Amino acid sequence: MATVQQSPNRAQALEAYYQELRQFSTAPLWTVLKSLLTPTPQPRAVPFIWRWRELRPYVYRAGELIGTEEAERRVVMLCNPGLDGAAAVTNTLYAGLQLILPGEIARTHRHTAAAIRFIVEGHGAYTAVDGERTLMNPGDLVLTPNWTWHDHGNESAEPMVWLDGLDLPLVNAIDAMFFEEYPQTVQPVTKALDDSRRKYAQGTLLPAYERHLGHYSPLLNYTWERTHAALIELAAHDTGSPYDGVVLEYVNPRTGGPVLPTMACYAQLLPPGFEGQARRRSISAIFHVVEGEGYTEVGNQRLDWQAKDTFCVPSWAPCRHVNTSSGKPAFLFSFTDAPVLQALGLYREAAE
Ligand code: 1HN
Repeated sequence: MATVQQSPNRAQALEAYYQELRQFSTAPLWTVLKSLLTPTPQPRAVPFIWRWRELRPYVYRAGELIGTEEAERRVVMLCNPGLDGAAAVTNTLYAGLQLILPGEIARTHRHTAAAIRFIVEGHGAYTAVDGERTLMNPGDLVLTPNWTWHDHGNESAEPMVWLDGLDLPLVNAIDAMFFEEYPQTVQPVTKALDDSRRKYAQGTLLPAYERHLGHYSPLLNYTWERTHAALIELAAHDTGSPYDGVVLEYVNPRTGGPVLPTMACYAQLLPPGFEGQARRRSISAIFHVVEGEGYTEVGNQRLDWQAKDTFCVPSWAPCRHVNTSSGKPAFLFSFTDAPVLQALGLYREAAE
């Protein structure tokens, strides 16, 4: 039989032993095992809402204080209060509110973090990705996949604000960040305006002469016009999911899969009076309110939202949406790290 030292000095001996282990850059597993093997995910990120009414003046103040030339990107980042000021909403996802004023350019660069833009206000500024430009309007979803050259410019007469979503915390956590500046401020335009819209927005008929080989969607801009129409049309005949109402995933038309390998995007319509059921998922999600009013219960927090607010749902928090807009549907946009969890066999969900 194994013998364990039981003398009154055992505690002291253990402490001394731990101390000695340290000098060899080692440590005992048994003192931390329970904090490593938690029965369920224990995210440090907390449920939180960033209210547009509060943030809007600060986003525009940045426009008086700094230019895009100096800033590279003029963004007010959303920092989760549970993550000690890190540039992160959750351990995998980043979000920020970016402002570009009339006449400004945000110069061309590329990086291995992938990005999405969801337009909050303004009309007609452009994003260019690998030679193609699109003009952006409120509710449009614009993709900037991993390692694609991208720049923004505002040739319209109004400021534009959009929500940036990136997989930046994930890419940095796995030490996979690369970044490069393009030799010119503005990359050459080599394709027709919205070239990919004509080729790929009609997802059931795709150009047979062009094989898009990237592991991301070839469609640059998923316009709100189409997304909104699709939701309205579907909601007229279908109540959707008890958790999410009428929810659509933005997909890669070549594969039917997520728009980016690390991030999935969704648009959902909560019918008038919708009171969702609660569910947990092993993913983190960032929601942006397009239209309407309501609240989302995340764990024991009630996040009351209205148009242009942004909120987060950390992994495994029970989440339940309620639409309180009187007699009207509410529209939510969201993006998540679901493709990562799916690819690694880590995705789980459970009804509450
Ligand atoms: C970036 O490249 C953009 O291109 C926005 O607009 C926000 C945040 C972190 C790293 C790169 C952009 C970003 C970013």
